[in-house]
Amino acid sequence: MTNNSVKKAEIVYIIQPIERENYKILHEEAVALIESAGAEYAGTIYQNIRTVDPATYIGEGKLRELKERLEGLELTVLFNGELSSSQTLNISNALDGKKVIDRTTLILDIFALRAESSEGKLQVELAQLKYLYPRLKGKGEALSRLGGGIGTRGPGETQLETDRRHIRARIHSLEEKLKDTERRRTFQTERRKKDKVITVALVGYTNTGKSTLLNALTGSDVLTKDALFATLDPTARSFEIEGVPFLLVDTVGFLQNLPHHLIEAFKSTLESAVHCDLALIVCDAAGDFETQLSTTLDTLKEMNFSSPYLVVMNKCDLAEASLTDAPRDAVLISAKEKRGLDTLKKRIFGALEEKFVRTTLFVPYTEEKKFSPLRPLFFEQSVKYTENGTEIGAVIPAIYAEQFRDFRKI
Ligand SMILES: Nc1nc2c(ncn2[C@@H]2O[C@H](COP(=O)(O)OP(=O)(O)OP(=O)(O)O)[C@@H](O)[C@H]2O)c(=O)[nH]1
Ligand SMILES: [Mg+2]
Repeated sequence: MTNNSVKKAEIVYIIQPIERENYKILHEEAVALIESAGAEYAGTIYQNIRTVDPATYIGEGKLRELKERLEGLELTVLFNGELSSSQTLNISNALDGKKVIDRTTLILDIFALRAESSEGKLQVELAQLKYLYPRLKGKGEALSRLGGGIGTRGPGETQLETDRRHIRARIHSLEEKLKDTERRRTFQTERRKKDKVITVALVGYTNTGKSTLLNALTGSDVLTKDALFATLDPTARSFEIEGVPFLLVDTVGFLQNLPHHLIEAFKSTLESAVHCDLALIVCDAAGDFETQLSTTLDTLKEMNFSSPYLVVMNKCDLAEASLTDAPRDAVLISAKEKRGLDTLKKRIFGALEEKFVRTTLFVPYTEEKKFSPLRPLFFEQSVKYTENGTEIGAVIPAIYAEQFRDFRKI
């Protein structure tokens, strides 16, 4: 798979269908997607599409208008929706052969640009090929139009000349490779469980500040960026609340109508986060947090998510006044200014309370030997040496509590 990074900013013009109620937000996102792909936004033509034209989607009249407007300009046209290959080709023909891409292609392209781990690369390639496959008709005429630059990163050039059979074989081999990594991860997840590591996952819409929050809570320095899909590979860091260690997992962000193949391809990496003990659903308090929250919950539902979660309203430094309609139980924070983090930690601990028993242990000096195998199983909060033994303030994972019964004072 080849990843052509953008060498010179490509200029992109948007065709924005407006029959959906939230088209303004979809449009804003398209601009952010263009910029996240390293390209430059040029302008928009809005179109109310009452009936979809099977040949050109937007209809001959609108295409003529667009052709006049874009005459002589060198740019790429983004259709902010999904096109079939023949629609892509027909629109391109009507616009003097300009390069035409759709929203899914652009999103897949950004993922291809960002993928760093070998698993991430395989997942993106799989999603791209699965999107491409049904679109490969005849001699691949539509593909030869794509040229270079955004919308063509990934399998584009290398697979251009190959036939459908070749792609099918590649899809199969990618699926096999991914299954292998998946098996290894299941093993890891199981070990974590055995090692009493409690996992807290950061999930949510893209660009809401998940990675910034990971850094703020764990003192790490993972990449944060004002761009869509800055994080692709799950990253885990540990942090402590009241002396108890937790593992915090950062994940890829969501977006409305994420390409289905992309969710499918990333399911396995996301699943390790989805099977967490607690999820923090991060929203941007200064953005459209209702859409962010519902998109996140819908996407999680698709992945059979059933863990408890807390809604975290981030970027409150930008939005204090307008938060009256935030979910009632939401925790308000600013990850960037490190505000509200103590409350958040308390809420995290509170939500996980049933996983722990707080207690005082008393270990007579004569029973040290009997106690020593239990040492690695609990978190020590305080120690006091008395005349006859040691008094320990302890937090014990509930699953081990029973083993401490001879030593519990309360
Ligand atoms: N004003 C303000 N900006 C913030 C806050 N938290 C994060 N940001 C900014 O929001 C942008 C996105 O932050 P990230 O942490 O990369 O967001 P993310 O959710 O990890 O994004 P993806 O990985 O792309 O899904 C960055 O420019 C951050 O500096 C905050 O509390 N207040
Ligand atoms: Mg991130």
